[in-house]
Amino acid sequence: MITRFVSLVAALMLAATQVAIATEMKFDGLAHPLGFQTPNSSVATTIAETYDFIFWITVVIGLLVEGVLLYAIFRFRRSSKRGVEKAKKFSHNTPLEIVWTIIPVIICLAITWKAYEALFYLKRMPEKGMTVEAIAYQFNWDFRYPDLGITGAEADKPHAELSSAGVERYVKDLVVPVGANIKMDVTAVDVLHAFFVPSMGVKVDAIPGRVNHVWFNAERPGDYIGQCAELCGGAHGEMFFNVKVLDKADWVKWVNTRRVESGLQPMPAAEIATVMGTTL
Ligand SMILES: [Cu+2]
Repeated sequence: MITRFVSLVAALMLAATQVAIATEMKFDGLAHPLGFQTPNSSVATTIAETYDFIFWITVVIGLLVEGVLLYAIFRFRRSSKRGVEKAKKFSHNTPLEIVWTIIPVIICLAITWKAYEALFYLKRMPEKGMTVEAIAYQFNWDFRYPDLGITGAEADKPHAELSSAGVERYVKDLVVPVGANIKMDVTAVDVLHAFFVPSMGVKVDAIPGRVNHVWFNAERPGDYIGQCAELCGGAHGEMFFNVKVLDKADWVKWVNTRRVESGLQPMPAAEIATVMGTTL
């Protein structure tokens, strides 16, 4: 009796969790309330789509298994009307065993296909695009734009999203244009760090003596939070940066301000477009 009661409660709790997760997705109003920030690059969209694909498969499996479990609990419970029934004993059912082997194999193959398709898309660096170097150190970042001749460090800037009343937080900007492939060369100068921008779907280790690569292509202008994602010391939790995505006119202005600051000639917009591998 107690065992049955416990399994009933467990089954109900599982079912409730699944319904809660499913309805949260529907009513939250956010694109990805289950932990993803709203994707702002094709890389992040690919990751979110892969997640959703696997998530809904697990929801269907969960509901089916819970359904059969609940049916069995109610249908075969001990009842005063039916009295005590003797349990039927049987084993082996070839058609059933074939079906419950083939269906999971198909599901596993589908998940593998989808996951590897996404992985190859994320890992293959695009030919066209602008290279940006990210250099991590305890406890900040430097961003350099070698294709544009901008290699000097930029000053930290106050950032509203990370500031609270009375405490203004200063972070570095990684400035990129909307719609261009940004190829990141990520490294570190002291200890292990990690370059992580959730809304762009990029995360890669920053390792001293080694250059790692990720790429993204920002779809909308704005400010997007980035942070170090590898415990790197006392102020690791403070190691934020801001990805500032500019529209194309503001981008040309920014490039030339930085070039003039670095003692270089301004670059014509067409030449900047060639570097970015897009049209302006
Ligand atoms: Cu760090």
